Amino acid sequence: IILQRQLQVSDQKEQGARTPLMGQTGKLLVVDDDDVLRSFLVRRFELDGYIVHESDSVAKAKQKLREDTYDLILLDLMMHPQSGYELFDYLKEDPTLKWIPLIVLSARNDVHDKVRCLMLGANDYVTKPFQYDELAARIFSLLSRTKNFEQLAFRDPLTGIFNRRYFDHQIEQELQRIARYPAPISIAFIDIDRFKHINDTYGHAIGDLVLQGLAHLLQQQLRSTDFLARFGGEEFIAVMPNTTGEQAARIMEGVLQLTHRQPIAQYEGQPFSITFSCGVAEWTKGLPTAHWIALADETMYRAKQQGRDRVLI
Ligand code: GH3
Ligand code: MG
Ligand code: MG
Ligand code: MG
Repeated sequence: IILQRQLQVSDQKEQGARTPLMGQTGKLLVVDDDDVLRSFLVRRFELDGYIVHESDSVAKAKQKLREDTYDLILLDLMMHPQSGYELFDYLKEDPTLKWIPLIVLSARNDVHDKVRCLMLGANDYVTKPFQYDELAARIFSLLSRTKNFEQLAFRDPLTGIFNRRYFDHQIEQELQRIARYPAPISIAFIDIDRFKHINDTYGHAIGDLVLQGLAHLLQQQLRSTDFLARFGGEEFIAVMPNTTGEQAARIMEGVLQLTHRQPIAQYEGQPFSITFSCGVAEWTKGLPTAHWIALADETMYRAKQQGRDRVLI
């Protein structure tokens, strides 16, 4: 009923502002040689807030997939000269394409086709004619599930911040962006001081609360364009685009001052605080990512040697 109402709302909004269907958005690729159906789908999906691209053949779909990234593919089976099946092979061979959610849309209501498509990697199979509402709900459900998996794959379960895998992926994206639009970028390597002692004194569970507390504090102090990842056990890394080394060090110094003023957790009702050591490194042209991280790590280690509880650059 809610979905129905949403669709009615989006129909009324034809001339006005567009609201995404229940908050879900994404970029869809509709591959179908039926011009009337394709145009209808493109129009309806756009009204629901999706970005929609279309192709009327497998060859054109391949071209689109090379040029752009999509959140979901809708694929017709009966097309000429190549059938939809030929796109499956193409997707399967490319690691950047093989995990894109895919729904087959076909007039073939035959169990063999359904089984074959699902075994080839389709996530769903919808027969024509179909109710738009049902297709929209299936897309919504699939995209939500995919988003959840992405969250699981890229988040650290203890602290909820990004994990190393996300960091490795995202840092390359940031450097690619800088290649196009030059700007300073810095990282801060953060390591809790004497964390082993905290675990030994208060127990591992309190140690976990400390990690959560520091992750939360760092996240609060960073900007929305920065990102924070748990790099290892009690090590965090903050990536700060459009930020020089000096600026990044000042921000981290501010966080360190906060750890002095506010307790991070409690043990038997007694609040206690922690400190950390931090090494900041600004990226310079041509510096490989691994060297950049090593530089920040070495600087952090220097901070440890100089007595901990400090930010160095
Ligand atoms: P330093 O000031 O030189 O960094 O000393 P440290 O004790 O912080 O460093 P060390 O690397 O010797 O110890 C890190 C400890 O962090 C050891 C490990 O048991 C603990 N640790 C790693 N991951 C977790 C975790 O998820 N939860 C908890 N509670 N402890 C963790
Ligand atoms: Mg067709
Ligand atoms: Mg450490
Ligand atoms: Mg430590």
